[in-house]
Amino acid sequence: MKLFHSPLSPYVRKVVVLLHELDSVDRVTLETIATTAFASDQGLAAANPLAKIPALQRDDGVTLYDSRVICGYLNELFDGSLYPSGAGVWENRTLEATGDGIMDCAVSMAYERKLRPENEQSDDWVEAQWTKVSRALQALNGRWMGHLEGPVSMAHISVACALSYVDFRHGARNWRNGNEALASWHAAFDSRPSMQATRPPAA
Ligand SMILES: N[C@@H](CCC(=O)N[C@@H](CS)C(=O)NCC(=O)O)C(=O)O
Repeated sequence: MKLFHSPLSPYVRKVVVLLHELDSVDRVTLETIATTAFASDQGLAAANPLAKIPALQRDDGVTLYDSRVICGYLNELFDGSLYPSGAGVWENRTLEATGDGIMDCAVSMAYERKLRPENEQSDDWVEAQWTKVSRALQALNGRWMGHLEGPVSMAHISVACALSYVDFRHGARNWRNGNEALASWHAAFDSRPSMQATRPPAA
Protein backbone atom coordinates (compact mmCIF):
# COMPACT_ATOMS: atom_id res chain seq x y z
CA MET A 1 0.00 0.00 0.00
CA LYS A 2 1.21 3.49 -0.82
CA LEU A 3 0.31 6.68 1.02
CA PHE A 4 0.63 9.95 -0.91
CA HIS A 5 2.36 11.97 1.76
CA SER A 6 3.71 15.33 2.79
CA PRO A 7 5.28 15.86 6.22
CA LEU A 8 3.61 19.31 6.36
CA SER A 9 0.00 18.16 6.05
CA PRO A 10 -1.89 17.76 9.33
CA TYR A 11 -4.36 15.37 7.66
CA VAL A 12 -1.51 13.13 6.51
CA ARG A 13 -0.01 13.35 9.97
CA LYS A 14 -3.18 11.83 11.46
CA VAL A 15 -2.69 8.76 9.27
CA VAL A 16 1.00 8.41 10.07
CA VAL A 17 0.37 8.86 13.82
CA LEU A 18 -2.23 6.07 13.57
CA LEU A 19 0.36 3.83 11.87
CA HIS A 20 2.78 4.47 14.75
CA GLU A 21 0.11 3.92 17.39
CA LEU A 22 -0.83 0.59 15.77
CA ASP A 23 2.82 -0.41 15.30
CA SER A 24 2.23 -0.76 11.56
CA VAL A 25 4.52 1.86 9.98
CA ASP A 26 6.24 -0.76 7.84
CA ARG A 27 2.92 -1.86 6.27
CA VAL A 28 2.56 1.33 4.21
CA THR A 29 5.06 2.97 1.84
CA LEU A 30 5.17 6.76 2.06
CA GLU A 31 5.41 8.55 -1.27
CA THR A 32 6.36 12.12 -0.53
CA ILE A 33 4.96 14.63 -3.02
CA ALA A 34 4.51 18.38 -3.32
CA THR A 35 1.00 19.43 -4.35
CA THR A 36 -1.04 22.62 -4.09
CA ALA A 37 -4.53 23.61 -5.23
CA PHE A 38 -2.91 25.51 -8.13
CA ALA A 39 -0.32 22.88 -9.07
CA SER A 40 -1.56 19.36 -8.46
CA ASP A 41 0.84 16.44 -8.45
CA GLN A 42 -0.21 14.46 -11.53
CA GLY A 43 0.33 11.00 -10.01
CA LEU A 44 -1.86 12.02 -7.08
CA ALA A 45 -4.55 13.48 -9.38
CA ALA A 46 -4.64 10.20 -11.34
CA ALA A 47 -5.33 8.31 -8.09
CA ASN A 48 -7.57 10.84 -6.32
CA PRO A 49 -9.61 13.11 -8.60
CA LEU A 50 -9.69 15.74 -5.86
CA ALA A 51 -5.86 15.73 -5.86
CA LYS A 52 -5.70 16.02 -2.08
CA ILE A 53 -3.53 14.25 0.43
CA PRO A 54 -3.69 11.89 2.19
CA ALA A 55 -4.64 9.30 -0.43
CA LEU A 56 -4.00 5.61 0.16
CA GLN A 57 -3.42 3.47 -2.92
CA ARG A 58 -4.10 -0.14 -2.05
CA ASP A 59 -2.33 -3.05 -3.73
CA ASP A 60 -5.56 -3.87 -5.63
CA GLY A 61 -5.29 -0.45 -7.32
CA VAL A 62 -8.18 1.17 -5.42
CA THR A 63 -7.34 4.52 -3.85
CA LEU A 64 -9.04 5.58 -0.63
CA TYR A 65 -9.12 9.22 0.30
CA ASP A 66 -10.10 11.64 2.92
CA SER A 67 -8.15 11.15 6.11
CA ARG A 68 -11.21 9.96 8.06
CA VAL A 69 -11.91 7.20 5.53
CA ILE A 70 -8.25 6.12 5.46
CA CYS A 71 -7.98 6.11 9.27
CA GLY A 72 -11.19 4.07 9.61
CA TYR A 73 -9.92 1.59 7.03
CA LEU A 74 -6.45 1.19 8.55
CA ASN A 75 -7.81 0.92 12.09
CA GLU A 76 -10.00 -1.97 10.96
CA LEU A 77 -7.26 -3.57 8.84
CA PHE A 78 -4.76 -3.53 11.70
CA ASP A 79 -7.31 -4.48 14.40
CA GLY A 80 -6.90 -1.17 16.18
CA SER A 81 -9.16 0.29 18.84
CA LEU A 82 -8.85 3.93 17.82
CA TYR A 83 -12.57 4.15 16.95
CA PRO A 84 -14.51 3.28 20.10
CA SER A 85 -18.00 1.85 19.79
CA GLY A 86 -20.92 1.92 22.22
CA ALA A 87 -21.66 4.75 24.62
CA GLY A 88 -20.16 8.07 23.63
CA VAL A 89 -19.40 7.03 20.06
CA TRP A 90 -21.06 10.06 18.43
CA GLU A 91 -19.50 12.46 20.89
CA ASN A 92 -16.15 10.89 20.00
CA ARG A 93 -16.82 11.36 16.26
CA THR A 94 -17.84 14.97 16.90
CA LEU A 95 -14.59 15.53 18.75
CA GLU A 96 -12.70 14.11 15.76
CA ALA A 97 -14.68 16.40 13.44
CA THR A 98 -13.73 19.34 15.65
CA GLY A 99 -10.02 18.54 15.24
CA ASP A 100 -10.46 18.10 11.47
CA GLY A 101 -12.50 21.32 11.27
CA ILE A 102 -9.75 23.28 13.03
CA MET A 103 -7.36 21.93 10.39
CA ASP A 104 -9.74 23.02 7.59
CA CYS A 105 -9.80 26.60 8.87
CA ALA A 106 -6.08 26.76 9.70
CA VAL A 107 -5.12 25.31 6.29
CA SER A 108 -7.44 27.74 4.53
CA MET A 109 -5.74 30.65 6.32
CA ALA A 110 -2.31 29.38 5.30
CA TYR A 111 -3.41 28.92 1.66
CA GLU A 112 -4.82 32.44 1.54
CA ARG A 113 -1.46 33.86 2.64
CA LYS A 114 0.88 31.49 0.81
CA LEU A 115 -0.90 30.73 -2.47
CA ARG A 116 -2.78 33.88 -3.45
CA PRO A 117 -1.10 37.04 -4.72
CA GLU A 118 -0.92 39.68 -2.00
CA ASN A 119 -3.43 42.03 -3.70
CA GLU A 120 -6.03 39.21 -3.86
CA GLN A 121 -5.73 38.13 -0.24
CA SER A 122 -8.65 38.85 2.08
CA ASP A 123 -7.84 39.81 5.67
CA ASP A 124 -11.54 39.40 6.47
CA TRP A 125 -11.45 35.79 5.22
CA VAL A 126 -8.38 35.00 7.31
CA GLU A 127 -9.90 36.57 10.43
CA ALA A 128 -13.24 34.80 9.89
CA GLN A 129 -11.40 31.46 9.73
CA TRP A 130 -9.44 32.34 12.86
CA THR A 131 -12.72 33.17 14.67
CA LYS A 132 -13.85 29.60 14.00
CA VAL A 133 -10.53 28.13 15.19
CA SER A 134 -10.59 30.25 18.29
CA ARG A 135 -14.20 29.32 19.13
CA ALA A 136 -13.42 25.63 18.62
CA LEU A 137 -10.38 25.88 20.92
CA GLN A 138 -12.53 27.49 23.61
CA ALA A 139 -15.10 24.69 23.23
CA LEU A 140 -12.37 22.04 23.57
CA ASN A 141 -10.92 23.79 26.61
CA GLY A 142 -14.33 24.39 28.21
CA ARG A 143 -16.43 21.34 27.34
CA TRP A 144 -14.31 18.52 25.97
CA MET A 145 -11.52 18.01 28.47
CA GLY A 146 -13.31 15.01 30.05
CA HIS A 147 -13.31 13.24 26.68
CA LEU A 148 -9.74 14.25 25.91
CA GLU A 149 -8.61 12.74 29.19
CA GLY A 150 -10.18 9.36 28.23
CA PRO A 151 -8.57 6.48 26.30
CA VAL A 152 -6.63 7.42 23.15
CA SER A 153 -8.75 7.46 20.00
CA MET A 154 -8.60 8.97 16.53
CA ALA A 155 -10.38 12.01 17.98
CA HIS A 156 -7.40 12.62 20.29
CA ILE A 157 -5.00 12.23 17.39
CA SER A 158 -6.99 14.63 15.23
CA VAL A 159 -7.16 17.31 17.94
CA ALA A 160 -3.43 16.94 18.72
CA CYS A 161 -2.43 17.17 15.03
CA ALA A 162 -4.70 20.20 14.60
CA LEU A 163 -3.17 22.02 17.59
CA SER A 164 0.35 21.25 16.40
CA TYR A 165 -0.54 22.57 12.94
CA VAL A 166 -1.86 25.79 14.50
CA ASP A 167 1.52 26.08 16.24
CA PHE A 168 3.34 25.36 12.98
CA ARG A 169 1.52 27.88 10.76
CA HIS A 170 -0.08 30.34 13.17
CA GLY A 171 2.17 30.25 16.22
CA ALA A 172 2.01 34.04 16.61
CA ARG A 173 -1.70 33.75 17.49
CA ASN A 174 -0.78 32.30 20.91
CA TRP A 175 -3.70 29.87 21.06
CA ARG A 176 -2.65 28.72 24.56
CA ASN A 177 -3.71 32.05 26.11
CA GLY A 178 -7.02 31.36 27.88
CA ASN A 179 -6.91 27.66 26.93
CA GLU A 180 -4.61 26.41 29.67
CA ALA A 181 -6.28 23.02 30.25
CA LEU A 182 -6.11 22.24 26.54
CA ALA A 183 -2.51 23.46 26.38
CA SER A 184 -1.40 21.11 29.13
CA TRP A 185 -3.29 18.19 27.57
CA HIS A 186 -1.56 18.94 24.25
CA ALA A 187 1.88 19.09 25.89
CA ALA A 188 1.35 15.62 27.39
CA PHE A 189 -0.11 14.11 24.19
CA ASP A 190 2.62 15.65 22.07
CA SER A 191 5.26 13.72 24.02
CA ARG A 192 3.91 10.38 22.73
CA PRO A 193 6.43 8.61 20.48
CA SER A 194 3.88 8.68 17.60
CA MET A 195 3.74 12.47 17.76
CA GLN A 196 7.49 12.86 18.22
CA ALA A 197 8.15 10.66 15.17
CA THR A 198 5.87 12.75 12.92
CA ARG A 199 6.96 16.29 13.67
CA PRO A 200 6.87 18.53 10.57
CA PRO A 201 10.21 20.04 9.56
CA ALA A 202 10.70 23.67 10.64
CA ALA A 203 8.44 26.11 8.67
N1 LIG B 1 -10.82 16.52 4.14
C1 LIG B 1 -9.56 16.12 3.58
C2 LIG B 1 -8.65 17.36 3.46
C3 LIG B 1 -7.31 17.04 2.76
C4 LIG B 1 -6.57 18.32 2.35
O1 LIG B 1 -7.15 19.40 2.21
N2 LIG B 1 -5.25 18.17 2.15
C5 LIG B 1 -4.46 19.28 1.67
C6 LIG B 1 -3.04 19.22 2.25
S1 LIG B 1 -2.99 19.79 3.92
C7 LIG B 1 -4.29 19.16 0.16
O2 LIG B 1 -4.11 18.08 -0.35
N3 LIG B 1 -4.30 20.30 -0.56
C8 LIG B 1 -4.07 20.34 -1.97
C9 LIG B 1 -5.25 20.86 -2.73
O3 LIG B 1 -6.18 21.41 -2.11
O4 LIG B 1 -5.24 20.73 -3.96
C10 LIG B 1 -8.95 15.02 4.45
O5 LIG B 1 -9.31 14.92 5.64
O6 LIG B 1 -8.15 14.22 3.94
